[in-house]
Amino acid sequence: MTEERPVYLSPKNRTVRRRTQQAFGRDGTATEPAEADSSDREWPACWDAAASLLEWSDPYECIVDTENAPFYRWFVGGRLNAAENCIDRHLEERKNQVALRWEGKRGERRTYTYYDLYREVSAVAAALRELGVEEDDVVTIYLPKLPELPITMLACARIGALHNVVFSGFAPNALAERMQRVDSRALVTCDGSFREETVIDQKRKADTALASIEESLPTIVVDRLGSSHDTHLGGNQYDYDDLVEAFAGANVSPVPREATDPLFHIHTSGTTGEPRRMTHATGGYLTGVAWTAQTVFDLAPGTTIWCTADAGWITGHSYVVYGPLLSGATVVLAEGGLRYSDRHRPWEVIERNGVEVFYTTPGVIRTFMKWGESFPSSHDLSSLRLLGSVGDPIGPDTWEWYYTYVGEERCPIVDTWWQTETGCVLISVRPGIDELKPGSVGPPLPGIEIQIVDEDGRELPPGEPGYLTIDRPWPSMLVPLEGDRYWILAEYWQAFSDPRADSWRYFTGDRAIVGDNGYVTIIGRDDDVITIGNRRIGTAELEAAITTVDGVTEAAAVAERTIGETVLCVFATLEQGQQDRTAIRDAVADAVVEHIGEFARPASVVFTPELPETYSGKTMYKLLERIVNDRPPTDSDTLRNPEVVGELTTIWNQE
Ligand code: 6R9
Repeated sequence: MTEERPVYLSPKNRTVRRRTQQAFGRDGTATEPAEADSSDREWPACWDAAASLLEWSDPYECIVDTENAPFYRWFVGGRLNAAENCIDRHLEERKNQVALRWEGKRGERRTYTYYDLYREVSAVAAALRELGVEEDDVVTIYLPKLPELPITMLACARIGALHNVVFSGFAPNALAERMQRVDSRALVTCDGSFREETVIDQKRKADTALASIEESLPTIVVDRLGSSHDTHLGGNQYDYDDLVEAFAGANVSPVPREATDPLFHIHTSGTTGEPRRMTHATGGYLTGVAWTAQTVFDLAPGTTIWCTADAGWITGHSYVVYGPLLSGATVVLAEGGLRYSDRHRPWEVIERNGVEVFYTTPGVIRTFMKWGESFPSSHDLSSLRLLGSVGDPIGPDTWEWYYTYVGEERCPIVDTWWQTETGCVLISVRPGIDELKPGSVGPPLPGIEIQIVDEDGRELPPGEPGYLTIDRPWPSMLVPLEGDRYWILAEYWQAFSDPRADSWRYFTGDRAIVGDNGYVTIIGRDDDVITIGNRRIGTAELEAAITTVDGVTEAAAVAERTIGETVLCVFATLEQGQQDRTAIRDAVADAVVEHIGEFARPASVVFTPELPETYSGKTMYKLLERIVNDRPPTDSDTLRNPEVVGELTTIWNQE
């Protein structure tokens, strides 16, 4: 099948490789004019070409079936296995190449070649089968950043089971809820994990969750801390290493899955309200991820990538596990949160592993900024050639700092826009092809068509802010399972589609502006928009203004609704040693007035040691809003730093 289908990626990737290694100008643009991308092809043929990056056991008959729009079905009739595509297909050419380098919180190191992965994934796959896991069953994985995390994900994929990774920092209730929602048949967890320097009893959290679920589910326990096997294992609980030893050398043929069969479940991040169960389909998801791994991240066999996301987030699925391994790259995985680590550690990890592509969030970069450039500057970062950002708007100042001190003014930055629902990056510059523009995520990727529309769905001209919508389906879009159709229609399609005309438009929930050049600037979530004096202002826009004030590191703007009007309330964090709060408070108000307008002058400016944020690094506006509107804070499951809630409430009430 691969021979029959035109491969349009290879020539372009050669171009990308050459161009990312060349110098980029001070303003972040290519020093030579961007080359036209000769590979762009008509929709949906472009996706046909992208799918040829995968190895298919059976060819598909149709690229996209639009019969039941908006529930599109991609690559119908095709069959493939995700684990085979990530591992087996590399064995012939790069069996001894490093696939995964892991660095533990306590200085441990482990290295896995593609062949090592093959052996361990096969053993775990055999063990899961032995424990009763069958094709289409769901296995919940509740592990921190350990090698066993991608390994068990791939073991599930190998036998056609779905993984459901739940972020290891979640509390037992959140885990139990996320297991029940997907009818999980097994659990993989570990004895302990770390939170800052504290050891967390992960096993106890898992046991508490299991106890609240009626059934006794088979549970595999990874030994992270060296706890004695006998003491911590209950009935139907198994030590991971014992299983791997017992099933060593097992030969488990990868189960061919229909392209439209689900590959995994994941729950969305909590900023938008209730966490939702999402599902991605095997063929479409892998196509989107493989293609963007090459096009956006310039991954090729042997490229070393460090994506700092946790696998409990979609970014970890797509660009720690599937994208890099589909590309034959080398993945770096570092245990523990970066923001709590030794300030040299991030740079040491890059230096020691020769990281070429580094992908993180604006929140992490802002922490690095706060620590100061002396840390990156005292390390050899010359292996880096491409930087990425995701999850939140990266303001021009943060972009500039990242470009200057981490990228050393030579690495392009890809600011990638996408969502759990979209599966892979949809809007981003392509390094070496498109010009870089700080503050803008770039043009939609080839094959993606977007439109900015007003409330009534009318297309807006360039320069006017509106709702970000996507016009055409793309392969890695979320798919509905039983019972999901109604809420998926309501949440993503209803707002701007015209079902009678069979015209479907996906609503992202974000607001954005498109420039004359087709570059997209994300304003923020629609629910991150504050209406003051009948004017809508993006919180991102406000925060960009506020962080221009010397001494302010991070800010969050929320609406305080008093009788008859809405006023602006600002939460800000300060650089260490900043004492003159009154002066800074005035400067913040002045900055908002200067950048946005007098009508937006904040009613209050509150200083806090930290902003409440989700595990994926997004500010929890909803929670701040509840605090300023005197409503009790709710559900803090998705909070990375729950301790800040009490503190904030106290500070707010003292104001
Ligand atoms: C991958 C991921 C999705 C929401 C999305 C948007 C925001 C993501 C962004 C960005 C500005 C970027 N977002 N990337 N905002 N610039 N480069 O983050 O998925 O957790 O589902 O969040 O994140 O608001 O709608 P998810």
